[in-house]
Amino acid sequence: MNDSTPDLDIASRIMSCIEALSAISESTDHLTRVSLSEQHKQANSLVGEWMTACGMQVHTDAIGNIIGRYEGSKEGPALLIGSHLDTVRNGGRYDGMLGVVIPIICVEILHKQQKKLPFPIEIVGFCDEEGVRFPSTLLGSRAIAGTLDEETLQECDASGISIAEALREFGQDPDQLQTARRHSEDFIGFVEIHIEQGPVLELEDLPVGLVTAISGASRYQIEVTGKAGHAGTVPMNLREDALTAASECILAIEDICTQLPDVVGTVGMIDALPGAGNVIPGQVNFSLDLRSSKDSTRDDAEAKVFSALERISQRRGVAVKPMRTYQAEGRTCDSWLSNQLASAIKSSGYRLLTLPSGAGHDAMALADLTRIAMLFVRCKDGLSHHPDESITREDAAATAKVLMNLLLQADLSDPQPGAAG
Ligand code: HGY
Ligand code: MN
Ligand code: MN
Repeated sequence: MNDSTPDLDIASRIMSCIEALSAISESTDHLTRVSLSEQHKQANSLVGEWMTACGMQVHTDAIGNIIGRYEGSKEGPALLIGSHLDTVRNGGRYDGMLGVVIPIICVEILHKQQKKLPFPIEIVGFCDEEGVRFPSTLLGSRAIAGTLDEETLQECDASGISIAEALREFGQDPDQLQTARRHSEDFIGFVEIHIEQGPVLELEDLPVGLVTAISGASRYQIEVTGKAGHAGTVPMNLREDALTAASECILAIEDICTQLPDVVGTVGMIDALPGAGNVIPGQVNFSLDLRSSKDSTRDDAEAKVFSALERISQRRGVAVKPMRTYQAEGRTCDSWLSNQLASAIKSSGYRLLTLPSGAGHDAMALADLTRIAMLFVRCKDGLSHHPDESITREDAAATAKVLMNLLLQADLSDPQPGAAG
């Protein structure tokens, strides 16, 4: 791959792999592939075929991650590269998948040239980053980092299937969870390639950017309990309507997060029960996702939201119960590994731009195990978690060029003391 223009043949290879993966969905009219599903199994086997074809030893670990290893000319710690293979509901085809396909295409090129690097490469397709099926998220990367505890496997999806049962159906043994755990001496570091899911690279007219830090996130389930009743006979002033109370809570959350700098709050799911048009809702459950680039700011936002919910609960005479179901601390990318990636960006002919990530990524979990660095790829209108998510062929090729230059040029043999954890 020369250093002048992006190699569009490589782009075609990348785009055709993305196309093949995006056809594996639980629905024929949109892309939804949740973790440990039949579709996830199909995606793993397709990725496994690509990995095997380019000389990698492939295995599925105890949590359902697919992992390929391309040996180096020397023994020693591997460079781990990867991202997730699960999607959100009605999601885009690049979020996650791009970070698995591009390193595979780079290994394909090395394999074709019968070239070995002075270090092994491992490529991982994580089983669950989006946390769509189960309350927790980052299951695959946390299992590898050794931070996924056994009791989390008892969490259930909406149909009451636990992660442990889903693992059994997937062909894995949940009792073997600890075998998925890797050790810091196994890796030089972890590099994740991911679409930016924001507008900055497009505004800066750059194909790639270097990530400085990843925002933390907290997730909540909020239960509002009022009193169901007849829509025709209960006077307005005597109602304990759980849905109007929930609506006031949701608008209060929006108001608090709008007032606070550097905070975003999202209610993405809501359930009103019993769910009949002529019954006053007695029970409402809704989700909340709170984020900030600073953990202390996010904690402050949580406190403000919880006291607002308490006030609404008192005034309306309904019970409002917020429960935090998940929290990931914000992470800073490792400077030594990021500098290697910065050199590869520059030697590929691109202006270096650094930027933070508002979205969460598997790299956050891997930071508990090894050095992390992330490369963002420009995406159209910054759109993601949407079927219109897209990148250009030129940017796909440009990203492959940067990764190849990292693999061929970086001196990874003598890593500086890394920020592992
Ligand atoms: O929600 C996120 O930030 C990621 O896309 N899972
Ligand atoms: Mn993602
Ligand atoms: Mn996502």
